[in-house]
Order: sequence, then C-alpha cells, then structure tokens
Amino acid sequence: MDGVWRFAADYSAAGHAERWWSAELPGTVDMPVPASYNDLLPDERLRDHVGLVWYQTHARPPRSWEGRRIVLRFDGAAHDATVWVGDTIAARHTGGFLPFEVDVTDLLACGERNRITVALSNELSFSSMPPGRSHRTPAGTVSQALTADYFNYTGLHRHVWLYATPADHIEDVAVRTRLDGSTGLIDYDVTISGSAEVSVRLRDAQGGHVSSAVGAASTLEVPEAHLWEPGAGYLYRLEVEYGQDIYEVPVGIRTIEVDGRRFLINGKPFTFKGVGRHEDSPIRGRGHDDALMVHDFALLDWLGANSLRTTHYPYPEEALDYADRHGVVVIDETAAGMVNLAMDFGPRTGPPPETFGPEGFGAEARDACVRAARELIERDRNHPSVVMWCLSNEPDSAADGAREFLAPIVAEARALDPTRPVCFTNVFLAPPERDRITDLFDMVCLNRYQGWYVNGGDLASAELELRAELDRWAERYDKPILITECGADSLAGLHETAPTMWTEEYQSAVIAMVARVAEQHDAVAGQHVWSFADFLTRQEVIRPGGNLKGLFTRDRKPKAAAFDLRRRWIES
Ligand code: GCB
Repeated sequence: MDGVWRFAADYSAAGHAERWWSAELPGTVDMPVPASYNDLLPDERLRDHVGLVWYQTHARPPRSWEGRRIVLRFDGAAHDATVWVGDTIAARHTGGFLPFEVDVTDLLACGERNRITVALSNELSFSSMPPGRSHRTPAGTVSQALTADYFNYTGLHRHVWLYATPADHIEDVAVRTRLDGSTGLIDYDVTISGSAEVSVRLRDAQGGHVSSAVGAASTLEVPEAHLWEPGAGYLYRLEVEYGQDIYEVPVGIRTIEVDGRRFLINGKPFTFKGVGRHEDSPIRGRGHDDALMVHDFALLDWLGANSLRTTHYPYPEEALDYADRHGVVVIDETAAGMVNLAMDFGPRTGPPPETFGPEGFGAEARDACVRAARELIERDRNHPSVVMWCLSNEPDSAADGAREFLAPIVAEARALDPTRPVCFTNVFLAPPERDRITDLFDMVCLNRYQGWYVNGGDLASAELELRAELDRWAERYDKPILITECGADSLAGLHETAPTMWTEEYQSAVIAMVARVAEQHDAVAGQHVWSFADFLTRQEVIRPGGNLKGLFTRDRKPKAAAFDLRRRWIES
C-alpha cells in the first residue's frame, strides 16, 4: 500500500465532527508513505503541528482474493492511529514504533474500490509511547516535546500492507535455539487458527534438507550446527506448513550468556564495538527507506563496528532482518525513554517535579512501558541478531519510586524471554552510590559524556573521572559494563590544531579517550559511540541544527572521528 496518499492536517480539529473518513479528504495535499510529514512541505505550521492529521488511499483487491482472509497491516504509524475501511472503524493503535494489523475480510469488497483512511495523532503525554509533554505558549498555541533528545517526527513511517492468507491460517511462530555440544536444538511453537496438522521442515542456507517434524510445538535437532556468529550471520530456514498456509522463519542458532564480567555469544567473550543511531534523515524524517538502511549498515561495516543499539525505539523489522543476515549484534530498545524529570526538558520555573511523584510518571505510564516491552519482545524474539533487551533509556534511576516503576517491566521481559539478558542505560546523574535499580538487570550500561557535558574541554580530568567511576561500578557489581553512549558534538568542517570543543578533532579525542579507558578496564565489555549520524532534535540553544554528535553528518558524510574510529576498530 506504499505510495503517495492524500493528506490533510486537521488544524481546527474538525475531522471527526465532519466525518472526514466518509469522503475524499479536503484539500489537495499529497503525502508519500512511508515518511514523516514534518519536513516534506515548506510549511512551518505543519512541521510543528500538535494534533491530528489524516491520510487516505484506495485499495482494489483482486476478485481472486474472494474467500480468503484479508489483512491490513501498518508496520509503524506514529503515534496514535485510528483506521477506517470505508465508513467503519477497523483498528485503533497506540505506539508508533511497533506494528499492528487487522482482519478486514468483512470490510473490503474484492474487485471494488475501497477507501482507507487513517487519522494520526502525535499528542504526547507521560503514558504515550514515546513519552513527552505539552504546554500552552504565551502566543496561545500548544507546543510539545518528547522527554528525550530527538524530534517528534510523525506520520506513516513504515510500510503499509494489504495481504491475503487462507481462512484457516498460521497466526504466529516462535523459535528458541540452544546448543548441546555441537548439536543445535531449535524449539519451535506455532499458533494456528484451527486444528489441522502442522508440519515443519528445516533447511540450511543452501536450501538443503536438515530436519523435519510434525506438530505445533516440538524440538528440531541439528547435528554439527553451523552457528550464527557476530560478523557471520548464518541462517537456517524453518518452513512451517499448515493446510494451505505456509510461512518461513530464518533461524540463527546461537547462545547468549552473561557470565560474571563477560558477555558471551556461543560461549565466547564478545566485545561491543558499535553505535547508537536514529531513524533520521533529511526530508523523510523518520520514514523508513531501504536504500538509506542498506547504506547505513554499509557505513557501519566500513567503520568496523560489530553492533548497534536501536536507540531510542524499536527499529523496522527490515533492519533486524538485515542484522540477522550480516551478523550485526543488536541491543533492542523500547520507546520507553526518558522516564526522567531530573533532566531539564522544556520551559519551567522552579525545581523539576519528582519523576515518580504525583505530577510525574504514574501507574498508567508504567503500564504503557510494560506493554511496550511485551510488544517489542513478541515482535522481535525470533531474531538471532537481538542479544539483549534495553528496557529504558536513562530513567531517573536515583529517584524515589524508580524501583517500583522499573521492576514490573523487567519481570514482564524476563517472563516472556528467559533466554536474553536485559539492561537499561544509566544516566550520569545516577552514579553507583545513588542508583537504585541496577541489581535488577544483567549488565551495567552507562551513557557517559565526560569531556562534553562534564569536564568539557578538559580531557585530562574527564579521563580521570571516567576511570574512577568505572572502578566504583566494578566494585559494586560483578557484571559486565558497557559504555552505551559517549561522544561530543562537532560542527563538520570546524578544525583546530589544538582540539577545542565543537571541532572535529575534539570529538575524535573524546571518543579515543573513552576507548583507551574502556580497553584498559577489565570489567568493560565494549564501547558504543553516540551517535552514528547527526540528527534532528527539538529547538534548543545547545542544538545548532540538531544533535551534532554524529560520526557522520546528517547526509552521511564522514567526520574526522569516523576515520579515527575505523582505524581503531578495523585494526583491533
Ligand atoms: C543521552 C541520550 C541521547 C542524547 C545524548 C546527548 O544520554 O541517551 O538520546 O541525544 O545523551 O547527546 O545528549
């Protein structure tokens, strides 16, 4: 269903009262799908619009689909979607970074032209996913921002599908892999809509038959298994057959374990060398683009990176499929960040309200985070590239109530997936003496900006302080430490012989300093640099044209730090 849809911004919130779904949308605006709408038109009002926008298209399924089950699927509709097929509401969904689908068999007429309308709201609250908040400006408009450092792009960000299956069909497939010596064990579990027999066949990467079984749940044995390894994403193919339906799942056999201070993949210590990134680019905003995705992965490979954190939300499934095929190690993050009012967001007078106090994140927000973890794990659990769930970015982990807020999220993740470790990323305001939640998690993940927000311009002190803090974490926890973020902003093209803040040289020096400290510390299991590329944020005095901590500019040109890192990562 991708392509150019009709579009109308609902500035006066008239769409519902005027039943915009029941006829052609007013106006003549076209909008590409997938894409964010914000930067598509030279229109400031649309860019910063808070409220509803409407998308509309038509579908004419072939008559040969008669008698089949027809499904309408949205891979990502940011953030709050209501979908009509003709005059009927077909679906409602909250959370723009995870898919939803709906059976529209009874709503669509095959061979006819069917109108499909989507109303999207980008209004933020503490329980929206991602969370944010709004305020009324002195000029009388509503302004809002995420409680996190990225622009609130909105739109039909990912592919939209209309597909058909047999009426009696496969609903879901879950796989888990284990190793017994050199034998791989694949536990599979198929959910079906009826009660006929399920059969499965496992093929190797060349299509050769490996093993087969009958039944909706069983274990397949793979003698002398070819393992999925970082950098070498070997995939088997599980073909599931159920009546007239057939579905295939790529399967990578590998194990993950945290053993004391080591992060083990297939029993071998793994050192993370990678980045955090944003789904962000000029014009299309957060809209998924296969060309950009392949290019970015190619640049990651050029850097010598072996891993990626899906900052700060679930990525499109195409990205995880790519990582599976190419052996890129992924830390998969929910959109539940930042649950933190101790960081300064938006205009206010007086001290910040307490993060988990009456004006902050309460039970509704916690339930939204639990749901976000559940939906993420249910979507991504079959991907071998995913080695850990990141359940929150920089929550207020030093605050009263942090433990009560985070513990149910951790419990949900562990119940759904006992095979993968879980983490959250720690903010510098919560050093080991103040943190209240790290014992709930498997790894110590630190976002650290010594040399930028702390000790800016003074790398000698930055290095001493970083070392000292790592020692304090290592003293307290027998867990691997991962530097999940580090870096400095740089203006591409700004140079000095003596590195000073904002130059490309200074950015390189900060990243090199953290690398040196990390390599010399035996509790540290790796370094992720923030960020892969420059990206758009809300407007702020510290964000000239956005966050400039990219190794690449927003249009993917390398800065000095990219060459530096490539030298270190390719050579080491
Ligand atoms: C962080 C956040 C990230 C920000 C970054 C920064 O710790 O996790 O979203 O963009 O700092 O550059 O301030």
